[in-house]
Amino acid sequence: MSRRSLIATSALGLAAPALVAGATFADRPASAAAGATQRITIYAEALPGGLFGYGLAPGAATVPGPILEIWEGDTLEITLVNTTTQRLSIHPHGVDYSTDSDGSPLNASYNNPGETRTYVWRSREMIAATGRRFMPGSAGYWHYHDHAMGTDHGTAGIARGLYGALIVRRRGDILPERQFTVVFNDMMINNRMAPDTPMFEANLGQRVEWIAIGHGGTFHTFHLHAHRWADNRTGMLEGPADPSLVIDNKDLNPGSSFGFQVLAGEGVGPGVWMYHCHVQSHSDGGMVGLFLVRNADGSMPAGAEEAIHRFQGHSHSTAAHQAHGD
Ligand SMILES: [Cu+2]
Repeated sequence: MSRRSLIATSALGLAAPALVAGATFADRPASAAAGATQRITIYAEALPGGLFGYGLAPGAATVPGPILEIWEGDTLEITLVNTTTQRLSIHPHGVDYSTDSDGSPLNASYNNPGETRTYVWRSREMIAATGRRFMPGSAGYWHYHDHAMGTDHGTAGIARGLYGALIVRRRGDILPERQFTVVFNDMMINNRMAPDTPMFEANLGQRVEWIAIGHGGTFHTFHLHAHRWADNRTGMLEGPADPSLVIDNKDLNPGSSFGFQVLAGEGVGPGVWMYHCHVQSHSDGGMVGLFLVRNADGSMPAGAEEAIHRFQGHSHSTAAHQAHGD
């Protein structure tokens, strides 16, 4: 495990691992040949407030779990340690796996309370097909989640925090300086409500990567103020003729995920910008958080402290505190 992944975890286990490169990624150069296997151990743990989380070390579980990253073509072997009294699993989207790594009770692929089990996720590169076409590889902004707690679909595990981002990179992809995982889960963001939602931070001009994931029982739309991205695999255009639609708002429905990179504050400057669900009743209900773009030297821009104070005085504060039992 890398040092950078260790600093992502908080003592309380409730903070999103926002300012860290992917947990499995930092030690693996892109120049290495495809087909390598990375082995990690993930601990599923009970957290305060009735939550559960995944973490890369004992006592380090977070909601969302750590960002897992591999290069396209590589394999990730996960030893999942279930420290809880609940049946649970880990189930990925976007990669290849055998039935015994499915993470579903259907395939008897889960951890009983206290049990340790290994899951293997494989990825592959794009391959040529006939007719000048290509079969897709695994590269993308994906996610993982429990599929066994509460119901055979992991409904209780997902509701209580067992989810995280999975990124499969294509060789040549540009790596970000900051990463933010945003999970719209029922009426919460990362199982929090405003003003307790994550405040993500970057300095002006830094390359930041957003990974957006939907869960729960209702549809959402993800909106980021003052920034836009291409609606394709990376969020970036491949050239002036790239036909990708450029957007600043995108559907984020249960089970779906997407990601993109932007340069923080590019063209608009530093400041406090909102990200939120654009279903009005959801944003009014607390599905909103802050993206603090600091000055390039890391200092606070004019007006930022005042904006943060305004947000913290948000009318949802009472409801949010009740939801967290504090
Ligand atoms: Cu919503």
